[in-house]
This record gives sequence, structure tokens and C-alpha cells, in this order.
Amino acid sequence: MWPNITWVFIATFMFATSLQTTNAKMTIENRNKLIHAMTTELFEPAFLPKGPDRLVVKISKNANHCYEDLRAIERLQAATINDLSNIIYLSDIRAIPNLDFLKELPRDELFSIFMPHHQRLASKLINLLMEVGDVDEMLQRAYCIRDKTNPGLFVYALSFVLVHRPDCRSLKMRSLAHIFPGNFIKSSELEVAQHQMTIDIINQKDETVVEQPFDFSGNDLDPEHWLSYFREDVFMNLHHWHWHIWYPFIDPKNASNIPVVDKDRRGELFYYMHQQVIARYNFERLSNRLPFVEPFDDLKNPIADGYYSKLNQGLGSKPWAGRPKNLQFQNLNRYEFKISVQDLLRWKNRILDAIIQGKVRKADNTEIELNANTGINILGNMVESSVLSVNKKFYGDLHNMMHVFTALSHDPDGRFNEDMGVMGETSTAMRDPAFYKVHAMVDNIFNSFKETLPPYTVPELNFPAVEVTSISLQSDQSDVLNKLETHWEKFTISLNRSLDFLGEPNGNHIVSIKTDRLQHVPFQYNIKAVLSPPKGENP
Ligand code: CUO
Repeated sequence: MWPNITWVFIATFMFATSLQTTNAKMTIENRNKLIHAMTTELFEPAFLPKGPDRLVVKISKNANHCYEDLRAIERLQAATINDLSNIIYLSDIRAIPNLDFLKELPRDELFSIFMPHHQRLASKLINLLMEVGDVDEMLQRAYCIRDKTNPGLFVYALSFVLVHRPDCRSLKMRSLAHIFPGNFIKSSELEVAQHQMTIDIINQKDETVVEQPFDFSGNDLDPEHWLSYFREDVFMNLHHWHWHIWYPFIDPKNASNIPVVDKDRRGELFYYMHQQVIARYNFERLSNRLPFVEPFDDLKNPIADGYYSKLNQGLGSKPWAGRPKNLQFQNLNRYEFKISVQDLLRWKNRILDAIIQGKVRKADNTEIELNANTGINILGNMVESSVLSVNKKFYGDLHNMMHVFTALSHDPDGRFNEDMGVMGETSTAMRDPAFYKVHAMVDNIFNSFKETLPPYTVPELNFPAVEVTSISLQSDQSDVLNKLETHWEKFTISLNRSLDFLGEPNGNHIVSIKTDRLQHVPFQYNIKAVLSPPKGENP
């Protein structure tokens, strides 16, 4: 709905009179507001009012490298702003390096950090944001880049930078579930919410809350559906996304020299975190009378499970593709890469050979021993693979490409112009039953290595001066010891940052969706231990 000419004139006048520019440092509150503006309604231009509080970002006239026609934007902003109290002024935007590379990833395509060409773009973009010395300038540069960038790529890069720059530690970005609810909630449910919000706004209600039925992506005809509550859990998928932001495998070679990839034992942690997920998944499977997850060990076999997520990242993006049962990996010939199933097999065999030989070969043909202390870390970086892989050319890109092969198995050469399935993105991959089979295969590689190690010795496991005298669990809601309780819990996801509020007169409307998750009653461990000095020493 567009305002009439008189209203535009008045608003333009009011806007012009309120204009102030300043070179002063932004407050933390305004930095957070700017981040929220950049991550709200990502499929709409950044200069439009954002969210229910109609936040507007106004850029100074000298920043014409940010948008081509600033005057038109100013007129449009003036026509859509009815609350002058929620404006941020950006005046410090310096020239931005060439951004032509961002055109390589269209805005409507899904971003995948597992894809080599997306990794290259993400590295360049992250570098552009990491190299800026001043945090305000970095945020303003990000704002100018936002509308030229694929939304998935932009949010990945901004999250990465906010997590890794020390000067961003006090800043906040909303949960990814608020930014891309379409990665977590079925698109049909989001359409219901948008429709209901429109009705409620017309009826002058302040709030729309839509309750999602207790429902997941498939039904009980498929036994794997019994585990949907686990695989489609919003918080577990958020955890996985966040883990990969904090432990990236790409290296943006940032000028600031902040270590982003080479964190303590990161290769080992890749193994450990994912192994723990599979262990918990197996526990849930046993609870549902299903057997342990079957590792996808033979890459020539079909992927037994199909998966249809019903997700669509957002307006204007392609939906996450589905995959029928029993689809076989085929050679990939899409985008800028050609990788065959034989390549995957070769990489896997070379890794297994290295494990049997107890050593890996570096690119310069020197060797490194796989020992009990550092072997698992070396293997983790090789198998994943991260830029810390000792020899990526030789040991390849096994795990990341397993994600890509699974995500593109329905259209490996792109003849149907279909985008990827959920295995291509870290915030959606754990929904797919194939994720657990792929990672059980990866676990088997690490297990092969662990079997080559000698057992732990008693001194390695023992704390001679400490005696544990009792261990118990105490639930917050029961006096009975060692009793754990789980239950279904409704929780709310705000949709205020993703649904379209454009042109609506009631700017304070709150909209959210209620959905279910498995929760437990809080509990604590009670461990009693006695410290006694070794014999012959005084206490
Ligand atoms: Cu976290 Cu395969 O790496 O998913």
C-alpha cells in the first residue's frame, strides 16, 4: 500500500529536517540495531523500514558507492517512514573494494559452505569484513554489501565475522531461526502465519500467534519418521549451524591475523562433536525400538532413505529439494566442479591406507606419524576436510563432498535446474536421515584409527589422590534420585524479522509461531569426592 502524494510531501519535509550526520562512534545499541536491520527481511532491500518497529537506516549523500541512486532511496524512505524516532544515520561509509565476485551466486540460490565455489566467495566476503580496522566502519561496509549479496552467503559471512572479531564480542545477532525461519519451519506454516497476521492487523490486533500442529515432514509409513522429533529439532539444528560457524574449515586469510580455523584440537573436535551426535541419535533410535543407524560405508550403494523437508528458506529463494528413496550417488558435474564417485572412493581408501600405515603423506612427500596424541586431530582435518588438511590434493574433501553428493543426488548435472537438498546447509542437514548414515561412515574411519592405538594405561586414566565416593542425579522436580524426566514443550519463534510488514500502518504488531520440542526437567549431578594425598606425603 503506497501513501498518497500529500503524505509523501509532508513526510519528505519531516525527514529532511530530521537529518543529522555524525562521525561519532556508534553506541552499542545502535550497532545492534544496525545488525538487526541487516538481518531482517533479507529478501527485501535493506533501506526499507524493517520489522514491526520500522527501523530505518539512513545513509549520507557522500556514500554513493553504496547504492547507485541514493536520492530515489531517500524519497522512498521518506514515503514509508512514519516514526522518526527509530532511524540510524550512517555517515562513515568509505569506498568499498570491487564486489563483482558476488554476482557469481544469484540471490535466489541456496548458499552452501560445503560447495567449493561458495567457499571461495565466502572467504573473499569475510576477508572484506575482517580487514576493516574499525568496528563501525566494518558494520557500515556490511550494510552496503548486504543488498548485493546472496542472503544465505551474507548471513554466513556476517555471523562468522561477529563471532571471530574481538571488537564484536558485545554485539548481538538474533537467532538464525528468526532470520531464516524457513530453514526451520515448514513453508506452509509460515504462509498460515503471514495470512493470519494480515487478518489480525486489519482487525487492529496487536499480536498474532500461530500454533503449529504437532507434525513433522513425513508420516509413520516410514519408520525413520519416528525420529523426526529429534532430527527436526530447531535447537539441535541451530547448535550444528553454530558449531560450524565457530569451527570453520575455510580460511579467509584475513589481514587482521585473527586465528579463525587453527583453534586448539579443532580436527579432533570435528570428530568428537559429530560422534556424540550419532551416539545420542542411536540412543533415541533404541528408545523407539529401531536399530543403530547403518553407516553409509559403501558409496556405490543407494541411499536407502528419502527425505522431503517442506522447507523454503524465504520468499524468492528456491525450495530445499527433496530426495526419493534408494537414489544412488552419481558423478557431479555442476557449477564449477566435476567430481566423480571414484574420487570419493579414492579419497576414502587413501585415508584408510594412511591409518593402516600409521602415517600420512604431506604434499612435499614428507610423512607425519599418526600417534595417540595428535593423530585424531590430523585425521579430523583431513577427513572433514579443512584448510588444515595435511594434503588436500591427495586425501581430498571426503566429508564435505559427501554432504554435496547427498544434497545434489536428485540433480547431479543440473539438468533440472533444481537447487540442493537440506544436506547442503549446516542449519538444515541434521533433518535428513542420510546425515546420520554419512556421519556413521565418517565415525567408522575414526574408529579404524582408534583400533590401531594401544589401550589407555592405568596412570593415564587414574587420579590416585582422588576417590569418588558417590554419584547421583537430582531432578529439580522430584526428590527421587537418578530419575530423569523428558516431556514435550511448546516454544515460540518470533517471525517479526522475516515476514513482510511493508506498507502496514500498524508498526507494532508482534507475530510468532509456536512449535514443539523435546525437553527435560533440569537436573544436577551430585558427585562426592575425597582428596587424599599419595602415601608418604603430608595432607
Ligand atoms: Cu557438521 Cu557433516 O559436518 O555435518
